[in-house]
Amino acid sequence: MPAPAASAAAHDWRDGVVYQIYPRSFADHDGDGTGDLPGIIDHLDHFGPDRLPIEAIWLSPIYPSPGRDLGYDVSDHTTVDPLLGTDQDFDRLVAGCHGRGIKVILDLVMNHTSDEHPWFLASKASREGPYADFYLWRDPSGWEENGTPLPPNNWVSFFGGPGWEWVPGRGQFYYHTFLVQQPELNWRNPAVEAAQWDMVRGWLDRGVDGFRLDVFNAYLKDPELRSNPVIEGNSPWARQDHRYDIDQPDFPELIERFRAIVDERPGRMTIGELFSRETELAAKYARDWHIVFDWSLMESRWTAAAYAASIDRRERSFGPDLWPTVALSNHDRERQATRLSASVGRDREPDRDAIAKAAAVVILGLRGTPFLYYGEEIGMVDVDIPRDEIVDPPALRAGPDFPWYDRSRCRTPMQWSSGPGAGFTTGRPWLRLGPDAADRNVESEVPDPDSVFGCYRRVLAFRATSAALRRGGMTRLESGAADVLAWTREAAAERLLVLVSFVGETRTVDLAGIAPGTSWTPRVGTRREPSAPSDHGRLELAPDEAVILESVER
Ligand code: TEU
Repeated sequence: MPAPAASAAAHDWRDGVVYQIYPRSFADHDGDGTGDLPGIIDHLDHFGPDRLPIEAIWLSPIYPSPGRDLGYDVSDHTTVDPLLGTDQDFDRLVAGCHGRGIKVILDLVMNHTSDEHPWFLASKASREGPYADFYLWRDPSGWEENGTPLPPNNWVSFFGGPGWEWVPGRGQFYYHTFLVQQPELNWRNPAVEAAQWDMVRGWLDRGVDGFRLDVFNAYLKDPELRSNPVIEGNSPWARQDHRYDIDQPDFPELIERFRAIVDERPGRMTIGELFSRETELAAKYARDWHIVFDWSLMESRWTAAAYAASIDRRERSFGPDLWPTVALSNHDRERQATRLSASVGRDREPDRDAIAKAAAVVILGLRGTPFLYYGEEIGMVDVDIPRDEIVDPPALRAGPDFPWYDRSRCRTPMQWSSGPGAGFTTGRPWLRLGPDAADRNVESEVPDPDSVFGCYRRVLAFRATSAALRRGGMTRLESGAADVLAWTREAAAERLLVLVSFVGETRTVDLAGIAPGTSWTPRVGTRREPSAPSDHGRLELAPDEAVILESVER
């Protein structure tokens, strides 16, 4: 790694696991059916040293929001949504986390606001005044014969439908990448940037340890707002080459300016959410202390070949000097137990749990900062949501020309216990509970070393003691066995070998063939007693087994 910035503490936050909390769904303290900040405070022991020792919690947006995009449409970035609690609750949460050595990361939604944000209300009302140019307003490109205004260019919304919305009062269109209720901010207006940095400083002053930046590579648009070239694709969004509405050439300078604000305080974390698929772009936007999601692992089928290709692409793109992230799920994508198992036609028990455990070793064993979405630690699965209960707006628009994954499926309440409301709420949950909540929950999995939780706990505990796993370099090896992936992690004298089987069958690995002259001893894995190599260096992996071995002197 390049030398850490002077501001960085000796402890490197990139070594730790980040746990993503979707606040509406984590724990409901007041019994209104929606999760809240006091609910999170109630459950901080979940992150204790003998449970899930993590570095930080990332809170999906906690700000006041009309809720059209469930918090990603923000009407005031500086305070807490009364639905989730009060500012005092937030301060208590930060203090409670800090008391346990846990950092708090906020989700900054700076690409757009809610259409109920005071900035937008002022901007919409008049072409004069301080907020007139806070959003992407443009005149029509022309008029139809019947007097209908024509949009400024061909840009569309990622959430379906046109990207431009006509406001008769102002006599102009505004642009929105997402919902019509999420107008795009005009980052080329210096007053917008200044207002955002003020807001960022305000949260830093309140003790926040870092930020996840929502769709950060969409902030800047082409200054001339040119139309995107049209290409082939399976949705209106995919039928454009997004040359002019994302990834502008001057965007990297904007990240530098943002990071400079954050660097006014030592040791703060920042993570960019890449609103594009290319791993190479994620690497391009990564900086020493600013990491970026790349989606290659999330896009891969659960096969050794697909994971090998994604891992190699990541390592090639990031190189030894940049630090990647490892994320297999989040609030926008299928839960990993569901997606990975379904990708190879094994979407049932016991296969899903077995794959969820092997995935835990992948997440915690690859080079990069691991991100763990709430519920993954107990192997939660996607929940079937009837159409009249869908709470994800674009899902209601889905159709043949607009394929959309209903994100309600992966946002169901955390399953804490087999009691009423799954221990999540004493009221009626805002989104239905998983039908497996009585059997799959924290209370039942914590004492069970053979559960998905048992696996996470074991591997996390080992990771805490292993510099090679947290920080070491990585080399992928050919395992010599079909469907088995192998890689090493090394730091100083510590050398680890990670083996992951991607099939529900036994596989034998010839360790002597992989790394001649080295003896290996198993340290931890999906099984309580990980499989051990024979004297001849042959290791028989159980179905779906993943194991981490350490080299020992002969
Ligand atoms: O998501 C942006 C988004 O849509 C991507 O995550 C997308 O799913 C991915 O690039 C597909 O490859 C963010 C938030 O995570 C999401 O919840 C919000 O709805 C959206 O921005 C708008 O704020």
